[in-house]
Amino acid sequence: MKQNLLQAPVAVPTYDRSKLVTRIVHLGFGAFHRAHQAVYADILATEHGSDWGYCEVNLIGGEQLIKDLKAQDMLYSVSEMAAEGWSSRVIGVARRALYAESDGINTVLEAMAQPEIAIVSITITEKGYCYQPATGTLITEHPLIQHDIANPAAPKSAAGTIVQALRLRRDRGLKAFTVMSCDNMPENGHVTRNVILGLARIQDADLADWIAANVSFPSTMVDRIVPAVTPETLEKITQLLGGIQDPAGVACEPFRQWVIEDNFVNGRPEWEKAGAELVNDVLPFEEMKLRMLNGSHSFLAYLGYLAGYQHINDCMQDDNYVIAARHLMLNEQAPTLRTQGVDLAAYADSLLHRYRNTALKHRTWQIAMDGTQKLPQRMLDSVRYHLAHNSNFDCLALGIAAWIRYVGSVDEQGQPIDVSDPLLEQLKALVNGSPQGTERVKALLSLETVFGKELPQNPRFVSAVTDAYLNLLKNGARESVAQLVKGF
Ligand code: NAI
Ligand code: CS2
Repeated sequence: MKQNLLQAPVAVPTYDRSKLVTRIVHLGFGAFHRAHQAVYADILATEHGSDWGYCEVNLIGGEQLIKDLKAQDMLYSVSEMAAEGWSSRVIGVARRALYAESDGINTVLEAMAQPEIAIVSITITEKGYCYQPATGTLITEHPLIQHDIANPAAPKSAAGTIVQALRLRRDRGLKAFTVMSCDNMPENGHVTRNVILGLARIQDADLADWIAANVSFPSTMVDRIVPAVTPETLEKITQLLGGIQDPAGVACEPFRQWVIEDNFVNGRPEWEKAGAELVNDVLPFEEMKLRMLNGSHSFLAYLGYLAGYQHINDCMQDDNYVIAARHLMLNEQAPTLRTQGVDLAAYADSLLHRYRNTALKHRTWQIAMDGTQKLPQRMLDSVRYHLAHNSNFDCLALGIAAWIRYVGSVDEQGQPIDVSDPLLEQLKALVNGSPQGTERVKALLSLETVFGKELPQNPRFVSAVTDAYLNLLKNGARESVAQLVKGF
């Protein structure tokens, strides 16, 4: 069973896995990391003799995946899905796998404190940072952070784990490591620095100074659509592997992109050889991707879900949704960007092409989750731009209104919506405490951690979202999008 994947009729590691050195600890062995960063490392090992290996860690959630990986000698497969056909490769760069609760947080901390560790990378979803999306700063009253303030040596949060690992390294006279976020947040390196230094400063000011002087937090722009794995995906993977089951397998689109700020304190793999771009300033790339891709994704997710479209490619069957998404990208997101030298019209068309991939089956429900963590960078920064420039933001207003309709948790057929969000309790209280209509909009916009202080006071913003919301209630999502498109 153990080495079965090596008998699969697909590309298998041709490099000597025993020669890999575990130099990266990755926190967040979820779908995305398996299909993105690990693939780059696998290409480097296969084609360029790289010896960079991973220790894969899950801190909260994902215990079974770690067990599955261990059970198959740290091997798993990544399948690229296109309408024309699928192809798989077996990834061999994972050398160790740990789950904090079952292996013990000390084992995780010791793994991070090994002298060879040069990088700790992270994909723990936006909510894993315990930060305020509106300001990018640590939520000190977050229960996980409160726990870690009281128990620094036995942390539970990702920030607390990194701070404690760095403390061990400092105390042992070891070099620090680079902390690299690969989550979809603007200036994800700055957010990571804010939360880690914010927590360290509360725990130990000297340690905070040491971290500030010795650790770098490069920002990254990451892109590859990797839908959550379903039983159907696993069945398809089994077929591709010639009947071999791979419960740790994952499937994704063929496209991948990675732009990395070249700022590493302790060395790095030569990712550029596997197609990554190493740059001085990632911000223009991040903004472009977060606003054009993720912004249109969220727009399609809320309006698509409400219209009964289960997947992004189902939205692409509705011409009005396609026109609206393209208009959002080019007329409401592109003007807000600092990106230079990129053909944004071509970029928008390439995104729509990717969304049309019928093999992907990317659920609107999945993208709709955690909206409180996503709206600021995907929609609200652009709204601020339009308010300052007195320009039009009808698509963004409808997208925000659709989020308010969605978190109301009853769909257009009167059926419950399974809303998943770290602020669910607050959302429920706001929804239950406000009558449907104008008051509901006002209540949701009062969520300061999402909207900040000024937006909810801006009459142009409030009335644009309220009008869009009332129209959604009256006419439904499909008709609202159709009307929006008529106005272009
Ligand atoms: P996933 O649900 O498969 O994995 C989530 C990972 O986050 C798991 O490893 C889990 O252990 C960890 N996690 C969740 N909550 C945590 C917490 N509070 N503290 C510590 N760890 C926590 O999700 P997936 O697809 O891997 O996406 C993860 C993130 O990667 C996304 O939120 C996004 O920021 C980024 N990303 C995802 C893409 C995708 O298409 N799936 C593409 C680009 C970026
Ligand atoms: C999506 C992203 O789940 C979501 O919110 O918008 O995960 C998206 O698939 C990726 O960012 C694509 O790179």
